[in-house]
Amino acid sequence: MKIEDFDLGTQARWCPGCADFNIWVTVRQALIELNIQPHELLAVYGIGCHGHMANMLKCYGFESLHGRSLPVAFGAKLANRNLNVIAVAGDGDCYGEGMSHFINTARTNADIALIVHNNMVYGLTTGQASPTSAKGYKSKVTPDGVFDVPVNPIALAISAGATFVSRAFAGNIPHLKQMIAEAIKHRGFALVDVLQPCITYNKINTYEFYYKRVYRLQDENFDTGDKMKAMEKAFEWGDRIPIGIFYREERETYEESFPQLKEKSLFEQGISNVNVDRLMEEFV
Ligand SMILES: Cc1ncc(C[n+]2csc(CCOP(=O)(O)OP(=O)(O)O)c2C)c(N)n1
Repeated sequence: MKIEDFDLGTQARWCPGCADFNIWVTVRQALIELNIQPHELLAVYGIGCHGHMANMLKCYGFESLHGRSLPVAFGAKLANRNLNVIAVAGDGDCYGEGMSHFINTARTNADIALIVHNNMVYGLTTGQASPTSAKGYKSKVTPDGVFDVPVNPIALAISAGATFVSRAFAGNIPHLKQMIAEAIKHRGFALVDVLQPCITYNKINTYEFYYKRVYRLQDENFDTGDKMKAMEKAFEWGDRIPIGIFYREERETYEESFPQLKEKSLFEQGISNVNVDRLMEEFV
């Protein structure tokens, strides 16, 4: 496989220098490393700059509603669990509009890898504050700065029961690739929260901001099996910002637990012997 094998040939329309380019390159590198073919992958997108990847990545694709990439990905995984399913979302998309889906899909441990382009603004609609914007962030809708504190996706994912919780930085491509590949390989719900500088609107969380602060958990021999330590690390955000795997555990996935799906995906189950007349009479 070559990187072009995942390319639909559409020209990317992000702002020059946007870190979405880095994620776009890295997702394909990770897929090649895992030896996944385009027909073995479904990518479901939310609405936003991140969702533009739908126009470029060659695989089964579905651009859902704002905040709804996870429920669509979940349904698809139940219908065909042989597919590798990734959900691609923005921070506004996933931690704002889609927050309840984020929490509730994490609980299910459905085998989905979620890649969040976390630029800490609503990018496509021109920079409004999102749930991860820093306190004090000024935008058109928050001229006096954001008053409330940002949500903490890492802590939320751990407490909701996600079995793989990680953070990466779009300015460190080898590490980002490692996190995306690990998340796709993981059996269960896997989060990669990607710190993705929005060079046009977010003048706080810039490349420089992260280059000065980011460090890798793996360089400190961090124990990824300790939930309480993971929770403690999730709250480290200041002069030092950890990236890497915070928490990982093995747990039965939703597809494996559901009696009717244990043996076969929905699409593999014949429906010719199912009589739907009574249902039709009742509901149609
Ligand atoms: C229900 C709904 N609300 C609002 C919008 C308008 N809208 C489209 S994109 C977007 C911003 C997306 O921001 P984010 O999810 O952070 O992604 P980014 O553009 O930064 O990648 C908004 C608010 C919408 N399409 N649907």
